[in-house]
Amino acid sequence: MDSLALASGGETMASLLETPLSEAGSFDILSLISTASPGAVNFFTETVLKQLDRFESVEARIAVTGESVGGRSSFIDAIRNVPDNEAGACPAGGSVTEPTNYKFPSTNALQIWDLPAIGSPDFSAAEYLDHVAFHRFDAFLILSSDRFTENELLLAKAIQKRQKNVYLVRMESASDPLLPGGEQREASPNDGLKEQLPKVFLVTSWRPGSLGFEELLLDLAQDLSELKKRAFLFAVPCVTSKIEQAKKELMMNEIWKVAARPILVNMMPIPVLSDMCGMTQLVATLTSYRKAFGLDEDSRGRWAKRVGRKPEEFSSAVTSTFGLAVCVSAVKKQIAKAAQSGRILATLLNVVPVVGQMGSATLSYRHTLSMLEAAVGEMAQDSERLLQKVLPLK
Ligand SMILES: Nc1nc2c(ncn2[C@@H]2O[C@H](COP(=O)(O)OP(=O)(O)OP(=O)(O)O)[C@@H](O)[C@H]2O)c(=O)[nH]1
Ligand SMILES: [Mg+2]
Repeated sequence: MDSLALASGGETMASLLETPLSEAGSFDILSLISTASPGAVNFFTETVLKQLDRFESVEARIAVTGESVGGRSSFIDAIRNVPDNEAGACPAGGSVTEPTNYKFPSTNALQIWDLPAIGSPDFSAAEYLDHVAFHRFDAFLILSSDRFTENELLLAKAIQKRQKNVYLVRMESASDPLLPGGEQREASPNDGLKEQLPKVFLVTSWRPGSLGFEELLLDLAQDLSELKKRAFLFAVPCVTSKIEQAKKELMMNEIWKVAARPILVNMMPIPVLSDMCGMTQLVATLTSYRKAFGLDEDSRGRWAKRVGRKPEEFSSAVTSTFGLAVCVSAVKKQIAKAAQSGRILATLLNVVPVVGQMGSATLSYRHTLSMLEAAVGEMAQDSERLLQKVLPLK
């Protein structure tokens, strides 16, 4: 960070780079660039561009384990919002003998793995963890439909000892498929082994909108590193308003980087030849946000199947421009609209336009940022309406 501390603008840039994604907010990037030294600007530019590239290339891996018939397959489908019997669904019955990766429909940045069931009388947690190559996983969920067995608790401790995150998940026995709400009951692990054990979550795959499911998703996300937390939260379905708000917050805090991208790419000492043009990048970002909010046809279709409804029944929930479709012409139109309305973020009112026009005039930083802010806000509203239709509160 030394090269950044050369000018006052450089110091602000350094602190910007160290700010977690979840707290970054929006910044007057153009005036910062105008006041920092060339060295600081170069370092800043490279760092932000690298981070943007890593949004898609990061791989977070969550492992699901436990005794056989503990509810792993059902949970793996619930957390991915994949209906039973759909291509890619985790087959019920017949535990896997090797760790098996199940992809999320909307992203490659998060993977969920079904691990072989544990529980033979001569179970060794150390051998089991070696066998599944535990190093590659960021978090472990131990699922149980009943009291946690001694082997499950031994495994939890062995995972903790290896400095990995582990969560005990007790599957709730209530049987109404996909009813909303869901009361959370006290769920305590077996007496005697209680000390130093991870928290227990009471969850049912049939009610992903319940408090226990939400709490598990939020805790899991919170314990991951910044980029993996983003990958996780973007990939999981919007099962509650809190989850949807967490996604919205991440997006609102990163859109300044997305908007600044074309400017930063142009400022690189060696031009990035293979870089997507600004408009293509914006379309890709908005498409990924639309999917993260579950507004695309695939996500809506999967919800419909999971709750036994027709996709058309959810159509009226989605009304925003980008909730309905993302395309170049809509992006251009919305940027032009933002430019006309002069709607800009409060933090950018005193922007200093030191950087000349980079490519199309409509891609100006302020207007792009304003467009993105409106787009995220409107898609979040779509997502909230969709949620109320898919998993209505009692
Ligand atoms: N009550 C309740 N039952 C569940 C839940 N999830 C799954 N089950 C039931 O538990 C049984 C096993 O579910 P699976 O999801 O196949 O469990 P599994 O751990 O993958 O099982 P194996 O792969 O055979 O070891 C099935 O009868 C499910 O219907 C849940 O959240 N609540
Ligand atoms: Mg299974």
